[in-house]
Amino acid sequence: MLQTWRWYGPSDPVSLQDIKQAGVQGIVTALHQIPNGEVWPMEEIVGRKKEIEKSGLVWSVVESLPIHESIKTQTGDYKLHIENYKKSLVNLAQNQIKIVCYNFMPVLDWTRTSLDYRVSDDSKALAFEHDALAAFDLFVLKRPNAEKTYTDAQIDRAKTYFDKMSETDIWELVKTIIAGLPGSSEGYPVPEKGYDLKKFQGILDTYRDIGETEMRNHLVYFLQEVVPIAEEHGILMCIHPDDPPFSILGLPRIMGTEADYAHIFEKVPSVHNGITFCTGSLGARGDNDLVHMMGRFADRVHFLHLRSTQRDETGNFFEANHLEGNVDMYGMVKSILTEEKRRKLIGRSDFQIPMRPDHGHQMLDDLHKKTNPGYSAIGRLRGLAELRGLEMGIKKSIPELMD
Ligand code: DNO
Repeated sequence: MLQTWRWYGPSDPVSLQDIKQAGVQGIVTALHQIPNGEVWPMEEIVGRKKEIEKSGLVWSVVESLPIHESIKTQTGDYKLHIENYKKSLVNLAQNQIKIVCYNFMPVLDWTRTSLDYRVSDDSKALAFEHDALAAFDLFVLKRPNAEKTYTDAQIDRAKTYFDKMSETDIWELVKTIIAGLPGSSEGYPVPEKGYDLKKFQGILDTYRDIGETEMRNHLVYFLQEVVPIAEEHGILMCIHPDDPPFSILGLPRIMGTEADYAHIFEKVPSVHNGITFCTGSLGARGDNDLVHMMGRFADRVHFLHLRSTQRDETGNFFEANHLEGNVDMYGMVKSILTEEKRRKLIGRSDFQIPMRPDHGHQMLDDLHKKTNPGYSAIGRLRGLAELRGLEMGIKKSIPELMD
């Protein structure tokens, strides 16, 4: 695997110099300063690339080239935004940056209900609790008809949860949930105070007439437009799963299961239409068999997010240490290495799949620093070190997987 690390750009508290010491070869980043929907200008791409290379690293993957909401809802200027997307892809390819991660989540990117869940070793993790989300939806946002999305028992539990919340708890929860709003660059920066929930409801309303079928059709339309450009320029597009991989706030979310992926690959079969295989996101569903999915879609896995989640019996989860939790990381890495070997033997140049240790606990010094949620230095370093060791152990013990 090609070891990479996510860097949020010059304002990231974890610097390129820090990252170099983690021993990775590649950087995963995006031009977060460019508003969603605009073309990524050549000079900005070149500038960012040079900055990375000055530190002895390489810009390996774009995460993310974001998809404008109008493309997801197929309204307004969506055709213009698709054309802009194509132009950005071409500009990236001309700079040899050819792996592009994106997602098709409506309104919110990743969503959690806690950014400081206390793990048993006293480190902190990101977590998702159904009752907290329902409490926000029903009693804070008061989304019209929200009660139709829940069972009576869920509503009762959410009410009990809400009744125990202080004003501060409520604001913390709002802040945590809306952290993934577009315009805040995949969740950052989180607004420090006061957010107009009417505005948020207004954004949710743009999906009033869009169900799962429409959403799938809009994604397929986008892919039919963009994948030919990717083919022409040697770009590997890779869609990140919905995180969490199920519907929230009544929104149509369509990328959480094996069947969801199979659908878009059947419609747009090119291998340039690929996956960002995020074991943490997909692993939050008990009915996803990750190792099987990796085997089935292996030839189009262009990028890997490796992390684990620990679910309880009701589907709540927290982000576990990378080799713990519900994800069979041994099985995953073995399957990845098998695919890399297969690619090598048939002469594919992309045989080394970029991976990054996804998220990490806040631990040790991280606990006293402000980093982007999930992107602390030491927590991720722990994850990377464990994954690196796992890879070496598997390779050394299974000679046919050796380089
Ligand atoms: C969260 C990330 C996501 C991811 C995007 C990809 O930590 O994994 O925000 O970058 O969904 O488009």
